[in-house]
Amino acid sequence: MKTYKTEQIRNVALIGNAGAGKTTLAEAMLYEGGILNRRGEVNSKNTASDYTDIEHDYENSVFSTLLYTEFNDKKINIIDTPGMKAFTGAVTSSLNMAETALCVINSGDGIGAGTESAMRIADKLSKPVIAVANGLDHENANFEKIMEEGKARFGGRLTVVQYPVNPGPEFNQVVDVLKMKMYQWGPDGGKPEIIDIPDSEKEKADALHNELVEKAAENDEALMEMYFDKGTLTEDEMRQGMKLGMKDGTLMPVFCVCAKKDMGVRRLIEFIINIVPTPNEVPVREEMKGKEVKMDESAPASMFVFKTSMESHIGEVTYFKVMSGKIAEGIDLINTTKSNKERLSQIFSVAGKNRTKVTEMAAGDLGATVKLKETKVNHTLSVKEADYKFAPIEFPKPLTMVAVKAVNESDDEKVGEVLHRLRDEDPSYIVNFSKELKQLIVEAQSEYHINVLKWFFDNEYKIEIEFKTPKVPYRETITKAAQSDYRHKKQSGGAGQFGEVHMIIEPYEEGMPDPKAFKIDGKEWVVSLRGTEEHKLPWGGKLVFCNCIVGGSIDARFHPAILKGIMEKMEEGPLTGSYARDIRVCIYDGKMHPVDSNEISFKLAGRQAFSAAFKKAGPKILEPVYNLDVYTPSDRMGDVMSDLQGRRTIIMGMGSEKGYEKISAKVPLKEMSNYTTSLNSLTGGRGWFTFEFDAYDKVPSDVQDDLLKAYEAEQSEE
Ligand SMILES: Nc1nc2c(ncn2[C@@H]2O[C@H](COP(=O)(O)OP(=O)(O)OP(=O)(O)O)[C@@H](O)[C@H]2O)c(=O)[nH]1
Ligand SMILES: [Mg+2]
Repeated sequence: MKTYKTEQIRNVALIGNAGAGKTTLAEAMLYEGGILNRRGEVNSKNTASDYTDIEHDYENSVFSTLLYTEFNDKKINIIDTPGMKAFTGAVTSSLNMAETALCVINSGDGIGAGTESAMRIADKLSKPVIAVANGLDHENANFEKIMEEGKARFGGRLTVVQYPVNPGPEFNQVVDVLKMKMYQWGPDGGKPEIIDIPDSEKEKADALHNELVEKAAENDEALMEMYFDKGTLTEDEMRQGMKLGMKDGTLMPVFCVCAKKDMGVRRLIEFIINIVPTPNEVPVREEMKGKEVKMDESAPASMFVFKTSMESHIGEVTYFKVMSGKIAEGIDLINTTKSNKERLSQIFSVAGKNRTKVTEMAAGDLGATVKLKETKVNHTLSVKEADYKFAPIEFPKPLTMVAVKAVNESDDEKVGEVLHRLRDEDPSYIVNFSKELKQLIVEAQSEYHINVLKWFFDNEYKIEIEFKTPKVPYRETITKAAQSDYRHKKQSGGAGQFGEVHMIIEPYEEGMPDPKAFKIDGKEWVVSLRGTEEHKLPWGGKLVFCNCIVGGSIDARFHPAILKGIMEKMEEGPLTGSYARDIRVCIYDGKMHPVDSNEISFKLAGRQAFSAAFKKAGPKILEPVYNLDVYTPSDRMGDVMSDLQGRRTIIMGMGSEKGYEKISAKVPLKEMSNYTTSLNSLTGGRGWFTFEFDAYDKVPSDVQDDLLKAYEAEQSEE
């Protein structure tokens, strides 16, 4: 295979709803370029993309797949993405690497929620988008409907370049209003017959042609003038205008295909070659140290990793984009995240399951290598002198979580390993062992996304796992001041132990005045402050330790032991064993024994006194509360609202954004379980949400009672 220059490369990502026909379109594009000599089918499990077992089982794409095709001395790298919303991570990484998105729409089904979700990512990354109306041979194919729906969702930028003359099972004709010709296929698709537009279509074609010309001209003053002068534009001028419009996001040209019968695919490829930006026509990915990088073959070599996967017989395959210079087989590069050396012993051009060894690759190209040691997604490999580090891909934030456990304890370690491996392949999972909850927690995009993990454990690793609702990281605090003292004394036989501690504890708030006097249960206490230590707690909040000890009743050398005793109890709160926070402790008195006092005695006394005071101080359980923003189509607003009300939410605001109703609310984490599934079913998949930790807040008293009972039951079981 030849080495393509940067200018000869185009990188496109196929995005859109599940079942839109992306994988089928990729197959036809490879076939048209001669990369495949027969077209496989998704249902027959023989396509170049979708070649993994899970994809064969699901009959859906699950991963992003790198493919390429060659046409007219150009190489088009194609990244086929999964349409199911659970796999948004793969769509995100693919769109980060491609300069252009091809949004595939199923003409029988309409736009679909997965298409909207993928388009939100494309728009966020400011990618030019070509809309591809596919499946025009469907019984209920309706081009007008998808144009109408598409305009409602993506705005007026949607502009017809092609429309189908005879959608439905007999489909084989398309009018192209850029070329002003009709394309017509035989039953096997492929190379079309290009003929004059028949009279019956002339009027419609002229009107759409004018719309397209105007749209192309509106992005450039010079073009606009030419258009006014001549009343039209040449094909080249239109291309120039369309390119600008796509770049600015004001034009989303619509093409028509039937991927399954390979109709319209060749013309689409030609358009891609003629119009979409080459990799060096867009701004270079941000370099983290602000270095100026040129996507140029003569620049120092570097590459950025966007995907890894474990493949049978090969091991880990690493997929990358050449960011600058040229990489050649055998080159030594530095992983600038891990600071280790990696050798690219082999480089491949990848067409899904088929890999072709190449000797070198130029800036802008996408490829794969094997046998790297420590390189993962988001790492940069660069020649030592350049030392580039490119900005990481921002994967979508997780929206749900689950606790994962091995059914057989002996598999525990293995389960952790496998989860980390699956996370490497899909960085939109987050895997963490929570010391606090003593659970292995996986955060994911949805409940569906979580169930995909189960598929791998069942089918590839043959390890039985179970999912549990994660425990909630509660906190404990107090609501009023309380006093207590405790004497620890052990004087029977051997060395004795003695320590006595008197303390007052109270709720801590940022900026509160120093302690002076307290009134507790009608009794007054006056203290005089000698010193304050503020401890920021690793689990949030503070413990403030005030020394108000009079007349040296406890030696300073025992103070750290008292603090240690209190800290131990803070780590395992007296109510439910959760972390305690935001408490100020004043030690104001105590007693020592000339012989028997030691650190352990004061630690125990401090711990016990604190525990007793805590229980008298109006103790409260706190729960994590999240800021939630829900976006819903307006006709589902009522249902979404009433569902939220059942989740103890406080509605903070409402508004409209990008054609959606937006509800902002505060919601306790405990009430968020299954929310992705609920919102999906309430909104037909169209709704989405973001959520972020806000603060800890007191639980209502009925919830507190339930939690206390549950903790008691748990303790007595143990
Ligand atoms: N009739 C008809 N069927 C098509 C066409 N394109 C794809 N299909 C069929 O639609 C189904 C889904 O196609 P895929 O290519 O897997 O769709 P996808 O967009 O890759 O779907 P995901 O991978 O789940 O996102 C398959 O059974 C295809 O054979 C088409 O143009 N016409
Ligand atoms: Mg697919």
